Amino acid sequence: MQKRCLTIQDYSCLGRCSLTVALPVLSAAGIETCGIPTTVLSNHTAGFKSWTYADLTEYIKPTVEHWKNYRHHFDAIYTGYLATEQIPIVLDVIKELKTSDTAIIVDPAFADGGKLYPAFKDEHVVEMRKLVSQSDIILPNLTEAYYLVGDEYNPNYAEKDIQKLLLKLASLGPKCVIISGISFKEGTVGCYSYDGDEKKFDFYQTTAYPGTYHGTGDLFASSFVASLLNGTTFKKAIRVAHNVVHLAIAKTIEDGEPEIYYGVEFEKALPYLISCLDKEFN
Ligand code: PXL
Repeated sequence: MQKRCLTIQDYSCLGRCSLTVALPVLSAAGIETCGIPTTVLSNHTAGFKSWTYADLTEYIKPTVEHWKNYRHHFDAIYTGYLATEQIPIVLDVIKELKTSDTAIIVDPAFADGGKLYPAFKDEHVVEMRKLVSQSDIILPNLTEAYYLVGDEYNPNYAEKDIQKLLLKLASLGPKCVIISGISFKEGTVGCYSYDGDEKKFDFYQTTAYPGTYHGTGDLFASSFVASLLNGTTFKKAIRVAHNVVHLAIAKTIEDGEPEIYYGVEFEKALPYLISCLDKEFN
């Protein structure tokens, strides 16, 4: 049976992120993907100076209400960037649609570089903890990880600090946690993860490109969900997702795009993603 994923996040028309990344990535990986757009924005809010938007909060619940009349099953519900007031609604949607084999995957998507995204206040973190408590897997970056556990942002960490952070995050509810953007040595970057089923930590790293790129967290989360739903193990799905982001950044640099707010050229990394999903890889 083809796998089906519900993803709930915004649609930013310009600046590759959220649904404009999740839909093509998951579709390319052979997953039927139903996207509920929570807000339509002219562009994302990180890096662009201004934006306009249409709030679709009112439309989330009626959409799911209509689905009640049909037989369907979601193998995963994957959430991304959400407005604060949308989080309780998404929790209701999960309650309504989740079955015993639906994986709840939460990309907190509310902060980076030690700061909350412009649209959010501390209240957002309180609400996001509730969503995290109902999840199976979360994929925060380092800033989001610190916010979620209530610790001060510390970019000068040792390996044991990251392991402690992972265990604290797991104690909030999710069985598995992946923190992206971890670097113990200049010129390298990786993902540190904790698999609660195996009670194991894992660290995967590659060389890092200088600078920061928007939408890479969304690309990482979407590629991870795409791999996992294709039967790839937790550990390998992290490697695939990290490599997709690494390759997309390389392609962007190769092209010389100077404006980082357009996001990365993930379209050129899709053939790699698909090649990883071949049976032989698993
Ligand atoms: O990539 C995360 C993201 C998604 N959607 C919107 C955003 C951001 C980051 O700022 O503004 C609207």
